[in-house]
Amino acid sequence: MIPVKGFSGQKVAVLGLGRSGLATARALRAGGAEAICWDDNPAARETAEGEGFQCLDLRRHGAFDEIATLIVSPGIPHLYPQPNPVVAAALEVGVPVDNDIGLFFRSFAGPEWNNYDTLPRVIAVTGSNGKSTTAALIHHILSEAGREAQLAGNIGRGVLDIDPGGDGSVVVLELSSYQTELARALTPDVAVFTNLSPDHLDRHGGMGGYFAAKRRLFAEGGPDRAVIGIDEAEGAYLAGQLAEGPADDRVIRISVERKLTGPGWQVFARKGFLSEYRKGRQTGSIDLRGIKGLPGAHNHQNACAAYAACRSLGLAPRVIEDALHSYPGLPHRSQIIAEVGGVIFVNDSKATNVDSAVKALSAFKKIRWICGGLEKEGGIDALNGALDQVIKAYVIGREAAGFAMQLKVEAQVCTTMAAAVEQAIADSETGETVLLAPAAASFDQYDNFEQRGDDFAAQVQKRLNI
Ligand code: UMA
Ligand code: ADP
Repeated sequence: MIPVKGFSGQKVAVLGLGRSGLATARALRAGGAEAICWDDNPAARETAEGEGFQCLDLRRHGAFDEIATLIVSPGIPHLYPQPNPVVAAALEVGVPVDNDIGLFFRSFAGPEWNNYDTLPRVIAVTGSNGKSTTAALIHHILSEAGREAQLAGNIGRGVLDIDPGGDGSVVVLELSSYQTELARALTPDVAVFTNLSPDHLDRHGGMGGYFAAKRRLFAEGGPDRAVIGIDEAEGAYLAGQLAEGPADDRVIRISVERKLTGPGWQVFARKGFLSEYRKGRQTGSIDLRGIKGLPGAHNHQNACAAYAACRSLGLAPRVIEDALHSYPGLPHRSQIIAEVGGVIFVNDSKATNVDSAVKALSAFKKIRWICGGLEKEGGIDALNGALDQVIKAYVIGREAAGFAMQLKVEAQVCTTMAAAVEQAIADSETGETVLLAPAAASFDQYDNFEQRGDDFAAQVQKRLNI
């Protein structure tokens, strides 16, 4: 745990008592502050009270009278579509609003660092897609290279939950737009921006607000190095804004769409080969094609970003290459879960938006595609440009019929995962891929995307008797 600094003897309000909120309350207590907690869910309050935390309704009049600051969990709206009433009340009386990420960056450095040979570093990864994969990959490479490394943030572990950094250690943080938008301190040593496509627009008042939230990671603290995917206009703009000129190698540009030339530092992948160029000379090259844990151009983008982040810490290209080969992949992201009778079964339940599903569809051949669920803002029309390899769609979700009607490919309304898997298996032939890449959220039928992916895997196992 990272004890929170700067609030000893003061009261700090904590709104939301899930993974980030509870870790925050514990870290505040360890730093000598008194956490005053609230969660709209009584069960969450009970858990916090069980740990000895005081829960008080922060919506009541005068709740902020003695409060130094309010710490808000990422899932709780602080501005759009409308601020949670507790956040609004804090702002009304001028109490600062922050989150666990802001507290982390203020509290991570400790007096013991004076005796270290190499100061701990923080690498923070943001972007619309590929954050978890890139962050987990960086963590894997560092661990394989013998560096002490910890992984936290949006990937599932509250940032204040990690251990204090040892000599030469690295913390890898995955940060969502919810987290970067609210943090009052954002000072990573290396910041990574994978890509940008529409997601979470309701929470950011549209695309401009969404990009602005991610851009704070680069604009607020000013990382020593910025690794930036420039295949979208926003990434190209961000890289241009941060660099003093084309030779400024504090910015490492990433692409999977074109060869990058120029006097600066760049890493790109084309036709499955990663290349690194610095000061106009090639300084590294890796064949990514046979790497099982990283299929498809989207994963090659993640490999480029992770490679660049690790190179900026001084790791050698060969060390990184070896670690890419041993990367096991994350569950629910282009994960091969079975191969039976020449048919591959791939779980990409994390493809919760159109862009990630498009990427999954371009990573495999001869696809029997299980898709559908709760449609996100922006519609699904963009899927129709990515159906070359799709033989047939098997549509799930409460609105399956409406979803199916929009697809320009043969589409069967299956509604349930069980029916979709059964029909896809019945239709499939050797050399084909049964791919779950929903292009939609899961909440109409499941608690989360993990549960949806697990259901897919369970149905496949049941039908194939494996
Ligand atoms: N709550 C309220 N009032 C509300 C809404 C929620 O009291 O109006 C309470 C809930 O009852 C619950 C708590 O807030 O007890 C949940 O807070 P939370 O939703 O912020 O969830 P945490 O468990 O703290 O998890 C958060 C991130 N969740 C979200 O951003 C929604 C986790 O990312 C993250 O792993 C974790 O902190 C540790 O840092 C998850 C996520 O879905 C994986 N992220 C989104 C995504 O990847 O698309 C951004
Ligand atoms: P995030 O943490 O940003 O949601 P993940 O690594 O969990 O990213 O991947 C989420 C989804 O996006 C998965 O469906 C995955 O296959 C797909 N994906 C992974 N990397 C990329 C990328 N670089 N570009 C587009 N889609 C990607």
